[in-house]
Amino acid sequence: MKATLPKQSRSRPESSSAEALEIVQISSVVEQVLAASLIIDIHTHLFAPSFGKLGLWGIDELLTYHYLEAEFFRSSHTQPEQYFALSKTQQADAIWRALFVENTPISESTRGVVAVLKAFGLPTDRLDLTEARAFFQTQSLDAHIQRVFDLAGISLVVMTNDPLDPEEAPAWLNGAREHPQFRAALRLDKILRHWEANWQVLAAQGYNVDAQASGKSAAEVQRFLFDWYERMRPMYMAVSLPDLFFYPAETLGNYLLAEAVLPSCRELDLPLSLMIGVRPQANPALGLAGDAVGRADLRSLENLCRTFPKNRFLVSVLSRENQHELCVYARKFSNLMPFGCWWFMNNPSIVEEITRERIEMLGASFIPQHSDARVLEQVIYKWSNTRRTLAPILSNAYRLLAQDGRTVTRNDIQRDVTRLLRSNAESWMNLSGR
Ligand code: FIX
Ligand code: ZN
Repeated sequence: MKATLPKQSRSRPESSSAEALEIVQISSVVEQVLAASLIIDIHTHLFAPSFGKLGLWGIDELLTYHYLEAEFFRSSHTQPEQYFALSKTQQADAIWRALFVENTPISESTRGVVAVLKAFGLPTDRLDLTEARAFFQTQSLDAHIQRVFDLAGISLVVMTNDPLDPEEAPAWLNGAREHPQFRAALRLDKILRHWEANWQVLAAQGYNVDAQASGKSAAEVQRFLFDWYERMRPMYMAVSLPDLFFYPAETLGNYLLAEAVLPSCRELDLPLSLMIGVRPQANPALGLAGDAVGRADLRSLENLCRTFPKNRFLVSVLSRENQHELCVYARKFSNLMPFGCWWFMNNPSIVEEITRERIEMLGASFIPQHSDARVLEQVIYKWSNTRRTLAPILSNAYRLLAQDGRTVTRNDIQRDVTRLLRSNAESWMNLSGR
């Protein structure tokens, strides 16, 4: 469902917005409000223009997205090592041929590419990528970003920024900065999950840390986080945790979490985003496409929320089997905000199931989705899918409310949609104050 975007929302004579809707009117009003509401996308892997080549966009990047690579290896005899030896253009050609020419693009990810081409008025059934490449080659990035944000109906994305990434860190140190529509998030996987392989990078930057994170290490990690806070002004700190993650447990990562990261978040008044459930590199031959999912023991969340009541936790879980538990924990802990249908969950049939359950158990007190876009134009189809999936779920909730005895107005619907798609994120990320 394409967003129609008069700035924020077209003003309506006050009376109609406050008037009780007939049950038959509810669906169209929900669709209108969803289409006109600008979204805050709280988790992406996109980059502001000043980060140059780190920001991916265009048809070759859309086609070599790891979701499509995973599907490619199921519909082609090309082996991963052969594929990764190809150039980006050759890889994109191979994926287009296998998934869009030799097969029907019916999967969520292949349909996404078709939706992007259609959004730009490009043909979706060509045998090759000549026209599509010609189109993207003529785009100037800043104008293209605005057009993409308008088509997606989003006002702001939150990036994923790794202060220990060998390509990204120098960009920040050399002046790359966030952008009003691209805000930062301080990603800590290398510190909380791979300390052994990364502590020397901090040491080389003058932080007094060691391999065992002993002595001053926790305080020095805090100093490191404060320094990067000054550079990035992040919306939150974040870490992706494997399915086997458990808290409390005697691990170095848990020690740094409790002694450095959570205290820093409290002091800086930042939420910590926990994305739990990846099984890293189940098939390393596939690169980024090689990660899988595992059910996590979410008692860790119970322990973290109870042990650190002054910390706010933004949580997304990867396993379908963990979704209900997450909902229940959110009812127990107001310092826990469930967000998004992450990665392998981001398929309309599963988004529907999760979102309906969340509405029934949490009302509008959750963040239904994030795009996790790695390529700029992906926000177009990922948010179009989300609006398309959310509309019948919300309409059904309002119909049930009306049948149960309370009429619904456009204002009610607008307030809930704004809360789900904007103000929950704004308040949790203190966005309105910054
Ligand atoms: O950890 C993450 O942020 C994940 O979203 C990514 O690692 C993953 O590769 C992805 O792109 C999921 O959509
Ligand atoms: Zn991600």
